[in-house]
Amino acid sequence: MKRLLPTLRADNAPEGLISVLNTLQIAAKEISFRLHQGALAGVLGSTLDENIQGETQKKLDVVANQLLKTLLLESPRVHAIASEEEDSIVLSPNSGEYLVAFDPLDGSSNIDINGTVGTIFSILPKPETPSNDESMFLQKGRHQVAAGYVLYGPSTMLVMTTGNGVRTYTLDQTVGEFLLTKDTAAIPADTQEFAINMSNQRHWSNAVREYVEHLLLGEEGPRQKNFNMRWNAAMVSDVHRLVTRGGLFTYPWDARNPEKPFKLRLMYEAAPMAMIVEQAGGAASNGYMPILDIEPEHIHQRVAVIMGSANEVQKCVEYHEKHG
Ligand code: AFP
Repeated sequence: MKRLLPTLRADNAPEGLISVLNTLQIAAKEISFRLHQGALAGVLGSTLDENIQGETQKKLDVVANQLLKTLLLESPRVHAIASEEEDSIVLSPNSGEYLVAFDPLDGSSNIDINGTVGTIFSILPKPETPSNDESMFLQKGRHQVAAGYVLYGPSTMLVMTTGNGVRTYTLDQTVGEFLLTKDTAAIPADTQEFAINMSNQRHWSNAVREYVEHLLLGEEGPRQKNFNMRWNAAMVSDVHRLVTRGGLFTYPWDARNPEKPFKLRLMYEAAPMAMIVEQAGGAASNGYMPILDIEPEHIHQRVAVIMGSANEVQKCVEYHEKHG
């Protein structure tokens, strides 16, 4: 079994990028250890605080964020970080060549029920003349030099890309190393499995309502095949399923809160996952354009997300085009 760093060198990843990815894997091992200790580590439950998103912070949200922030800001290769749990960007005392945006613990509402959670990360190049404010992060997803996620499930897995396909590593707890367990992820173009939070159905656009209605009609409906549904309420887990066996994951626009019509964040959820999915042969859209082509407007911007099996994503986009 190959370890992480030699495989990155084999991909000719720049030494600086390998160093940042090594820092991320160190943080991931520590988060994995704390998570798998669960109640024994006294890290379950919520704090009394809310983050910039207006969400109650779980104790492990704070622990994971602090771990990643501390280790990344110590790296000579990092210029600044952005986090779901930080109001604004944090500049490093070092002037590294990379910017790192991350969701330290995605799906954290699953923690107290021993469900699967994850860390999502996006690595961008520092601009030639860095503004040293959030604007230097506002780069299209296509500018990412690396992206990936860590899935803290029955096994801890690191799934990442540096632009040469998607590799999967599994944490060997006996030696404390991520070992390569899948060289190339390939998402099937078609699928019979979709993931959406059905409880929002009455708030969706007509396009999404009709698209899902036709999925549910199965072989008696216009799709002429039956579909299965899953919803893990953790993007990392739902996306890992489609990276592994195909599928469509969507968190679309909805009318529940006109101030916040989208749920998922562009910079540290949608864009890194879109890079992974496209590198594995899938597609990722907001319903009207590829997520990787969206021009970010602010660091905590939210977008609609449709990603997974390329033909199924295209089908869903056609419903959006039909309804305008
Ligand atoms: P939490 O991190 O607050 O649990 O949110 C997870 C998430 O951002 C994403 O990972 C899930 O796909 C989505 O929210 C689940 O949202 P619902 O709770 O509305 O289903």
